[in-house]
Amino acid sequence: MATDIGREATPARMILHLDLDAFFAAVEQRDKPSLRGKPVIVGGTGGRGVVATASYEARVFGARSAMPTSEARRRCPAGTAFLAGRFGAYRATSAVVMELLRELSDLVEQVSIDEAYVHIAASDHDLSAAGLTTLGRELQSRVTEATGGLTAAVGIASSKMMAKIASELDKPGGLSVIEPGSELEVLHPMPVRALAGVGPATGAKLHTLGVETVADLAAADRDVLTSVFGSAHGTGLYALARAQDDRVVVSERAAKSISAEETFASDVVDRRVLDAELNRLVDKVTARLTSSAAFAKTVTLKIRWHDFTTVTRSASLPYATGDPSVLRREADRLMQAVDVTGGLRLLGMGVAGLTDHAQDELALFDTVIGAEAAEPVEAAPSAVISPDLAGRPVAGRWITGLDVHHDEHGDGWVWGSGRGVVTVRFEGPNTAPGRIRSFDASDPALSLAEPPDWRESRA
Ligand code: TTP
Ligand code: MG
Repeated sequence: MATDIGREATPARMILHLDLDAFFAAVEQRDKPSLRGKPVIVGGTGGRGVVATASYEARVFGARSAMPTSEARRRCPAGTAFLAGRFGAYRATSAVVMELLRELSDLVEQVSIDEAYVHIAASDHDLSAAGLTTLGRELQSRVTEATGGLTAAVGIASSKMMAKIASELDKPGGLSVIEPGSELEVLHPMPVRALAGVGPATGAKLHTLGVETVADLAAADRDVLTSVFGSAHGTGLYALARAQDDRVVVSERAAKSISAEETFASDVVDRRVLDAELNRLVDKVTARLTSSAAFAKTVTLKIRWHDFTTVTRSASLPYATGDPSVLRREADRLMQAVDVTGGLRLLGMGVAGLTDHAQDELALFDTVIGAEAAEPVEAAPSAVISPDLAGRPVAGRWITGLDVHHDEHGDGWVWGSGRGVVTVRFEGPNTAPGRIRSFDASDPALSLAEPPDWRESRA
């Protein structure tokens, strides 16, 4: 293939897509050896929590990202671990992987905490199928080595679209190289839903047109597609079916702000309706913040009154946070100050001042995704009292999965808590599976700890 590429005036683009397998759960299994090979769910553990991810062992029972945790509890067997997230540990692991990718190329586009595109330049790499396969395999083993055992799915192809499809062909742990010229061979037998841009609604509409596979879509008339889906979406589908995707790899960290807005069909004066709408916008924005693993310092409200006057109001927090409830409270506060008597035509909410790390180690609680202890500990010791971002102290909780240190017994993690008792399993990434012990929740010898460093050599 290298010779084919060499004949072209501009060499074919080659893009690598990497996505870590069951990322949050894999980090938990690395740091908690007793959970290796077991079903693990990471996510909100409280009443209304949702699953962030499930280990492949838990997926066997049907647990999936975005499923209510209560449903995952019903599906998974006894002995399944339900853990709140430890974003600090995920971030540190992600950073190591992104660094490895930057060794391959200057052009790395990180699209989420565990996923990136890399532009593979002909001047630096052998772009033959064999050369790319070697490159992919070596990268996978470097990732596993550097992360203390995580695995990655890797796809290499001539466009972002095909590279991502390639990485998904053989998850977990797979490597697929799609040679230039063979894109349609791979793509056409796939169901249309495999295409990014074909969601449930589009899929259902295509089904009524008799379109099931990408090949069916490729055979569909362009005019039919644009009349059914509108000009932009129809043309997009037409291009996707032909594997036409010329999006470039953009190395700069993407958005520096995230926002969402809603224009109303008629002016809205009812504060309850506006509050509900604001809630929805906050959900949308904070979900995107979480999925880009970012933290925000500034909350912005955008208001357009009935007379089209448009203003933005913003408030800045002392620390960058990823905590949806803090961002919601700030947005609500800004909203309360808005005069809505004449009616609003548009409402928008956004966050800015994005950083990729929390600026205060005590913000630990803000970075735990949807963390809610199943049972609050009555007598919270001072060690788990986290200052609320507005300066108001909130009662801390021993949340399942968090890293702790005991003066006498050493490092471990919260295995469970409630009724004034906290149970800790004493183990770490480089130890054998450890023992569990229970303590009074106010035991002064017990404190929250930093995530363990998997790179520290075994004692
Ligand atoms: P994904 O790469 O989508 O999922 P994954 O790495 O857990 O599993 P896979 O092997 O299928 O790639 O997302 C990466 C991480 O982002 C995931 O581990 C947890 C987090 N996440 C959420 O918090 N909520 C979500 O709805 C999804 C999809 C992911
Ligand atoms: Mg992943």
